Amino acid sequence: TKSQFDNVLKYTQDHYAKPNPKMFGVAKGRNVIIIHLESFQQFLIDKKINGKEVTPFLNKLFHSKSTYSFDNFFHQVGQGKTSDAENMLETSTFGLPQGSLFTQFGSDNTFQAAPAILNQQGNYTSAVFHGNVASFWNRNNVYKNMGYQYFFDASYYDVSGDKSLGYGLKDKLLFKDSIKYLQELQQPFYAKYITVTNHFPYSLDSEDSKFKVPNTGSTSTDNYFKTANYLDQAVKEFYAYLKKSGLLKNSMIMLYGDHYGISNSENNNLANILGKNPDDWNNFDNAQLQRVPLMFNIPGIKNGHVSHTYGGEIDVLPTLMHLLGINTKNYIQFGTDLFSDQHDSVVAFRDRDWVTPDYTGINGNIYSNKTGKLISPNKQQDKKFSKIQDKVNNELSLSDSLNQENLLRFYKLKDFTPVDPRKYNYSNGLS
Ligand code: GP9
Ligand code: MN
Repeated sequence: TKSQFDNVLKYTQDHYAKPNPKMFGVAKGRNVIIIHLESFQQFLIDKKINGKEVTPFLNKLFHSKSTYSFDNFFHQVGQGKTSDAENMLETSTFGLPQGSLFTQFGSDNTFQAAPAILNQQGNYTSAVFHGNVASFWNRNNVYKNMGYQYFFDASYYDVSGDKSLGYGLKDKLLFKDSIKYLQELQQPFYAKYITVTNHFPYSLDSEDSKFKVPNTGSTSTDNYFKTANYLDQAVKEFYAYLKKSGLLKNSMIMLYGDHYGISNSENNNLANILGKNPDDWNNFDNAQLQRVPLMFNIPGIKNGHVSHTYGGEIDVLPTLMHLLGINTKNYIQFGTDLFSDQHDSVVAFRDRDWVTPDYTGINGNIYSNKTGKLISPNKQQDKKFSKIQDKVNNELSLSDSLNQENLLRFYKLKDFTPVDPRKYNYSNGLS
């Protein structure tokens, strides 16, 4: 109902964090290229196996003077996995408590998503490049409702034989074979690359990566390092093209890991590699491993650095829009700008667990981040922690009411024209 919507609007308006004036518009007018690093966890950054960096190119990018990077950034996906990550990044609303918002509501819901907003506020052209079939996660319908103008799915590439693996075209080929489409896009563009090769069960032909894997006791965990190395090299090759074509210098490249690659039940296999005792592995360690990288690479800037701010995928859209110099005040967004001094650093996981800079809450148990040990709160702390838990529950349930009841249909903004999905046709004309 309209009154449910008013509750959501009040929450997001009260929760709004104003932009940091030093960062607002830093990337104004640039193309935006999003590189979705499939299943890529933060612990891979700077990790060496047998003395060799797993992801040397991404490590360089992460520490570059032209990149704003985050090392306390968490994925917040639920069962919708990739699609939940996409939803959070495009809309700054959470995925659903069960299932995938893309598949459950993506065909019919009203969206006020990044592609449409950037088109209307900054004249951006929008496109997605992905080597899987368009119907996976219902993307073909969702993207139209988000206002994506182009979707170059598997039908646009030669995906035959050993060019594909698991969920589609191998990443190096996705980057290489999509360039002919990317360079035709009217600028400025907002273009998203969804990689697939670094996906469970991490099987890759040996000619695709020679990386020497560790011996963790789990074959899929071992091979995760090999496919991550392949992804790193794929991004490196893509950068070489961006540089050669001249696109690099007038673009902002945002890279992020969508969710964990190693599941909690396998995490103890990582303990030795992470310098921990596998016998002491606990829920706290699992929660800390939900970190994924986030980087805004803006070639030409000189003050890039690694920020230790706590945040998650819900915070990306306001951060990105502010970097582009676009106001977010009027939109329904549950996240807050990571650069704002009003940023909210309580990170809500989809199952209502949470992390703050000092504490981690799991199933109602509180851990100290400093010691990694369970603490027994005193009365005063108890109040503090139940306040955090209430806040987390509240924001998740408001986001759920918004999405489950399609409340955005009630939101008429004077500078936002509703998306008409019938305007878009993603067919390549051949099939
Ligand atoms: C498939 C890919 C994988 O197209 O995005 O999705 P995931 O299994 O990670 O949710
Ligand atoms: Mn994924």
